[in-house]
Amino acid sequence: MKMILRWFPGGDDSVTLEQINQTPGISGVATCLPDIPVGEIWPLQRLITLKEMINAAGLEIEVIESVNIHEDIKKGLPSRDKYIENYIVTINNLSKIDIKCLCYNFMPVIDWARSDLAFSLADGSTAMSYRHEQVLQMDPSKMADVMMNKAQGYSLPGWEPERLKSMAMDIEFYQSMTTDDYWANMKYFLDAVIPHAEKCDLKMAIHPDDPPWPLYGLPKVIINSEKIRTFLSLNDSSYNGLTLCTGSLGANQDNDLPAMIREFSSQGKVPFAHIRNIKHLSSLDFDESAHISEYGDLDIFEIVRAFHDSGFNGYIRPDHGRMIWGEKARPGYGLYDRALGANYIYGLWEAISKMKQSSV
Ligand SMILES: [Mn+2]
Repeated sequence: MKMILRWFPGGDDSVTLEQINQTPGISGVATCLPDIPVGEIWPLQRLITLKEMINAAGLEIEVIESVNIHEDIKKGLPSRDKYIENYIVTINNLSKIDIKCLCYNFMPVIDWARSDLAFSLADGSTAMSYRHEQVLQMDPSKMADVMMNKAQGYSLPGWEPERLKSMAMDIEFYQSMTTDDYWANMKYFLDAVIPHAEKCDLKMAIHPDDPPWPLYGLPKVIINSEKIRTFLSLNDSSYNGLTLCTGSLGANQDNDLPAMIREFSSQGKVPFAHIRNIKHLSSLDFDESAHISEYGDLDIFEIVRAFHDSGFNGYIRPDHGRMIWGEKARPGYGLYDRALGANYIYGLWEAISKMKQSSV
């Protein structure tokens, strides 16, 4: 297991590589080139420069999060082939700087959704929150405005300006698409890309839909065990895997996270894990909470134990954190709460490892 933190280059992050390197237990970062428009090739020279900078700070770069999928691929338009070719070139370039895992998502139009990025919690910290009725009542483009206004001037991954321009038309497009068509478009992408990921020894790791239920009539597919089985069966390569995000999947209280981890991680299909906790206010409303089990509805000990028991040897990062101690940062991606989360998870991992050693 390697513990990493997400980090955004190019001055688009309040957290420095030096701070990350000084955080105990962290071996590297999951990062990206946020200025490359969706669908374009990530240039090799940019990647080499990025790797040199991260290595010079004493950190590894083995995970990319994310190379986003062009909407035409998800829509199954004829122009998808050009974007898939670009994606394959990017995979080849990533392999040349020894990237081992690529996190991406296949959510139509709207990436992750929240009703508030800085909701005040009782202890004075702020967290991202989700109120289903508010989200339904929001015009999606208005949600983009609400989110941008609270983004503290940082870019919001998945809410790129070029994507927002055509949002209303894109949402309309999907109203007539069946889930089967959507699966077929996903399979088309996987069958084209996965053989190259195999050659490059780079694990593809799809992120679940967040939240894991339909919004605005859009197809949502990576939402529970049954659908994940369908996804994995589309292409049975060991390079076709998951970013198992406990906060995303855990928003649906029917999802038994430890059971899902035991099932999919023991098959070797989970190269990357996002671990965070959430607190439900109702079945469809939640706040992101501190990582420690008692602060939310997820049993993080059982989650970490399930990863450990399944022989997990991939990458874990604490997912979103709250804003605490007066920190001003990109929503979800401040240093302090994520560093606390990383060390909590790290401590659970060490305890489980040593208890197993002492019992044999
Ligand atoms: Mn996640």
